[in-house]
Amino acid sequence: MLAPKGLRPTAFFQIFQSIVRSASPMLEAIVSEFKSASRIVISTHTRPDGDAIGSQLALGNYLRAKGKEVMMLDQDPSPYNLEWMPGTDLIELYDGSLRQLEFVAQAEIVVILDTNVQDRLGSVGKLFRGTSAKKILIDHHTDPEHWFDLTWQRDTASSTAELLFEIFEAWDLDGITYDVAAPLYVAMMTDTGSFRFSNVSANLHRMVAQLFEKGGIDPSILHAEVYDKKSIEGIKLLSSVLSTIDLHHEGRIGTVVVTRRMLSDTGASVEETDGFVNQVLSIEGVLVALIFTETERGTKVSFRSKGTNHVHKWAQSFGGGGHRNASGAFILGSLENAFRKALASAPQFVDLPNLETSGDLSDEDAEYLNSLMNSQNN
Ligand SMILES: [Mn+2]
Repeated sequence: MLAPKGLRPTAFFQIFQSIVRSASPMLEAIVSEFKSASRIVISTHTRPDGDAIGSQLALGNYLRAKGKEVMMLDQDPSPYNLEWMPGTDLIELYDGSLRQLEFVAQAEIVVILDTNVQDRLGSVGKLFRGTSAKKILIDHHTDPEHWFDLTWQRDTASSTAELLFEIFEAWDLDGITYDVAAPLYVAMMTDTGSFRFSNVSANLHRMVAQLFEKGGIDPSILHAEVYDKKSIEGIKLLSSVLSTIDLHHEGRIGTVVVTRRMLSDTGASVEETDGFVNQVLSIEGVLVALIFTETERGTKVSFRSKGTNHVHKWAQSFGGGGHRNASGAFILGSLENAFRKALASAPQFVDLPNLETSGDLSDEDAEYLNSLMNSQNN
């Protein structure tokens, strides 16, 4: 398809996309299911982030205002910096009680947000998959599972919140009150690194404009609520983690390490490492940043990248997945093992200079890792 003169192809594509969306039978089908339902369950993934909780609350508050009976049911609690959002106190943690089971059994719709696989729902996944309710998926990850009845998903969307906005747009924009706009804004803000990642579009900013106009949000207040609530323990952890920073493959790949020892020494929780990896990515010349988090069973690896240096296939090679520029995987065994394996496979997934393609760690990296592990064992 050729873009008209003077219009950037991406801009043209976005306008084309929005025309397609406004006429989408799938959007209409989802809205009509919501309209006719009276009991709706909304859930999201384990260890929920801003997009997960923000989208859940926005949809929950929107549907409640439309007179629906809503149960928001998750395996894990919200992070502490999101607890102020309107409706957070109504999110229930799954406990298998009769009341919860009965509600799910009688619900006409179960909505799954910000993940597309049963596993990431934790203990509630099996329950939802087994109900007779219509399963609606709203999500922006790659490779969805196939047990959903209706899906509104696009892996190029900046956030689940962006997709949710499209549903509200197809239904009733006047339903976007402050209680819907604030969590929706937080969801968009947190999944786009405060509106700076490559997934940000003119279209997203048009949606944000509507959140200002309809919901009366104040972005400086919302930003401070989410980001200016760090603990001193978390900042001390950041300091320890940044001291492990190292560059590999001629500065194209940057790494940091979070050991269990650092967590116990500083008293910080592992959730407080969220965003650390962006510090590594902010180094000039670094294309991909990796953060290795040691756990009892193995090592969690988070992959973050700039631009077209996609990392989801790299994460998939270790059984993980996610987005093109932000993915994760879990590697069994020691931190050292995970570090070695991930770096050794880098040349298969990232455009690197012709060096170090043997698959082994360079002498320098091996030495670095040794000194790191020794200092941890002291
Ligand atoms: Mn998301």
